[in-house]
Amino acid sequence: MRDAAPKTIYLKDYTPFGYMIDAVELTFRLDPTATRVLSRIAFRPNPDASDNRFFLYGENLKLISATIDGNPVDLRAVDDGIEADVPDAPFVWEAEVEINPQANTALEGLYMSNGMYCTQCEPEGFRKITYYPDRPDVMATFDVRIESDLPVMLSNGNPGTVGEGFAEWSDPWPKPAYLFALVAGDLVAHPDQFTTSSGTDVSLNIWVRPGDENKCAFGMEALKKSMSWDEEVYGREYDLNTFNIVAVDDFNMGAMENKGLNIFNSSAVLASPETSTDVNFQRIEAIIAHEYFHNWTGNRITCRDWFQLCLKEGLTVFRDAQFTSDVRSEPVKRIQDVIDLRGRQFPEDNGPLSHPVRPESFQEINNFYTATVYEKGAEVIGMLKRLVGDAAYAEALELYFARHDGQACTIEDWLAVFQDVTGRDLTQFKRWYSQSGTPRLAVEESFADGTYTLTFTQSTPSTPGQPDKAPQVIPVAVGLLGQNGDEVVPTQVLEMTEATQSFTFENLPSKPVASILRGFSAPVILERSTQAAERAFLLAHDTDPFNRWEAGRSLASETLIAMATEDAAPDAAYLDGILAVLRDDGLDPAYRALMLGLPGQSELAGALHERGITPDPMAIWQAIETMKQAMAQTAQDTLPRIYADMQIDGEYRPDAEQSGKRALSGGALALMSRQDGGAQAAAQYGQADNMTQQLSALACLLSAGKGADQLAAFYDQWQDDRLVIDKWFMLQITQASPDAAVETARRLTEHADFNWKNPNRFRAVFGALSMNHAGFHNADGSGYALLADWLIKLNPVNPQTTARMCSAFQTWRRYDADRQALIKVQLDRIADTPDLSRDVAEMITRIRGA
Ligand code: B3K
Ligand code: ZN
Repeated sequence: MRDAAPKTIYLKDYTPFGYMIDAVELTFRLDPTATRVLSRIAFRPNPDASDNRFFLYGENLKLISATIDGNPVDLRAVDDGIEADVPDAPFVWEAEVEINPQANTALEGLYMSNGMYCTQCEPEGFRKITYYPDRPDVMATFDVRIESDLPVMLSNGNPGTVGEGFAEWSDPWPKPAYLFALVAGDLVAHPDQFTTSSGTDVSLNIWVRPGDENKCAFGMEALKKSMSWDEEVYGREYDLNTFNIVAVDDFNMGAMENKGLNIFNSSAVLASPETSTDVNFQRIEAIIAHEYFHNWTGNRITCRDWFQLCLKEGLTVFRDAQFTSDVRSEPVKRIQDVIDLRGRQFPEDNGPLSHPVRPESFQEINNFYTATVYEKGAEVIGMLKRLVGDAAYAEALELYFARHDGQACTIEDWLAVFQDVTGRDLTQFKRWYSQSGTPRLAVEESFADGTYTLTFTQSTPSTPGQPDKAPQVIPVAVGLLGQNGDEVVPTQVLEMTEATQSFTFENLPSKPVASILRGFSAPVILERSTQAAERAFLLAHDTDPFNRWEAGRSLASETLIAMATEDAAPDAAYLDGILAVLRDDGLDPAYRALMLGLPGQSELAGALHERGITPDPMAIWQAIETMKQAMAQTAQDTLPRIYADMQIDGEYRPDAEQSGKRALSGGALALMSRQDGGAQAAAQYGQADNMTQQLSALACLLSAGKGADQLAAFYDQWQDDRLVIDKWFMLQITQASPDAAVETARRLTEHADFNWKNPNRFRAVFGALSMNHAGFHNADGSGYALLADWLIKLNPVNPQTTARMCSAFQTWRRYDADRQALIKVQLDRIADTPDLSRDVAEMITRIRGA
């Protein structure tokens, strides 16, 4: 609940804790409403600390008893926990507390989901389990005993004694409390095993509810692939004899990397061809890899304080992206990541929630698990690698692991290994961690006497708390193409450090065409006044696959913006260029499918705002509709052939090759449905034996205003599969026409299956509503009001999921005065809600702005 005056925590105020911990012993006597937690913690004074106040965090705990060295202790209740006077020598703290897992709807700490006990402690959930110095720089070994009559009882580390009604676990690796985990329930395992490169056998298990055993095989393969990859690429081996993954239905995010006991949202691990799409499979593979990779980047080397979150998250996202590129397709993964960055991170970086990759203050740290910390954090590492080169990157990482294993570190420690390996001064580069906002990179070109000059100017607009920006180090990967499409200068990385800087290329026979920011070499907005003809040339000829896609994307944006603002017709050069790519059977189908995609409505709204034009959501929606119609018409002779060519005989495999074909056939089907009234989609729906094709057919039908029968049949077929029913909720809203979206969402909130306390279901409805851009921004404000009603309702139940969903309002200043006024009413209404959680209060305050 809200503090009287919300407290702001600052990076600059960091001080080490006054005590160190030698060992933690915990006993859990599980009970749904009255679980007892007994702790025995061996403390000793920290020689590096100047403040020796003994303070333990604790939240919602009923204290039963507490002693120090066996003697009763006088505790003083203070903000967020308790204080006591302690000996100036090693001592043992023992306490017993009672907690109520069943009442814990916030899903932080120890809670229950479908009769199973589970935990989520990152970042500050352990304090809801027992009194503890719940901060990441306090690391300790944990021995855990769980008592209950449930058949499966799990915790971190290696298994110990198991007996009637109890199980013991022991984690030999010192860890912060946020990595603690406990699971108990009626679960079944999908078992396997892995032998590490140095010969240790590790038993692997994915634990699920009975009935879900047949959805674990893919996740298990992904886990083994991740384990091998981390050995091969980073030289990192697993370090326990057991690795457990548990699937949980009620979970606030994707998954959690608890030491040896990863806990997953069931949507991020359970998969089968019948119930999961190719996109689901790829996401599951990436999340399994991500959580596994945290074992080294996060667990063995953790964060000193939560301001350093990007130290583990940026690096681990970077590593999981490398993994996906390696096991799938590098250009496809890069394009997907840039679409995601522009869709989620750019709006954050350029709006009221803008914050540095390493924030300097927060009220509620849960609000900083953001696209900026994660995805921009990963981009920063990609730039560093590009600047120092692959070999130096590898050497720096070796040094990082050798020097910091077992420590809680900072960004300074991270950059120091690169400085030490390369001798490079990274002072200016470090601005990527402290300066918020997306840099704009303007380009001018000139050509005379065989010399081609590129002049770049960088600038970053003001962001909250940061009126002035200094130049950043921007690696700009550039290649030059000759007039016939040959590469006359292969990719090289220009290192931009000044506000304005020129680079020259000599001895060129004629004016080249520059391919700039290849591979999206820096997370910036490129401002280039290129002619459409030049973009079309790059779309046809660029040898860099990312920039070839980018050329099509920017042509599409330009024409869609002209269509939305000036009633222009679709650009023929774009249509011809895309048609040529579509017909090029030499290109990877997954890549062609991405080429067929158009920028999203919200991305276009952002692009208009960037140019000082107020976006009209309906005009944007109409422009996209018109464009799709034009694409369908231009390609009408080609689409049926592509669709037929992409059909797959034989067993379903969710690999890059097959999923690429299904992505392209799905793209073709969506356009064909505009010409054939949905006939082919209805046929595909009838024959589909996998969720990818079933769902893509249903989407085509719904967006054509058809498919009522199929929608009902879909529900009947899948009503017992919660993850598929999430898709059923979501699809109806994302595919609704703008005038029907809000009403569809509202109607679905009345459905018997709208279990709003389940984060997946809540997001299926309200995430989908905010994704339906023109629908959400309905001029009557009904979308804003509906979302606000439900945020107010969810706030006391689950602050974290509520706060996250508030970001649907973060772009509100882009829109016209009427819409802004309508949104402001809702923001004020949320802000005035009694007992607003700290999470939501902070989000709304930031979104409303000064
Ligand atoms: N580290 C967790 C995220 C915890 C989020 C808490 N609000 C998952 C991950 O990034 O791997
Ligand atoms: Zn992570």
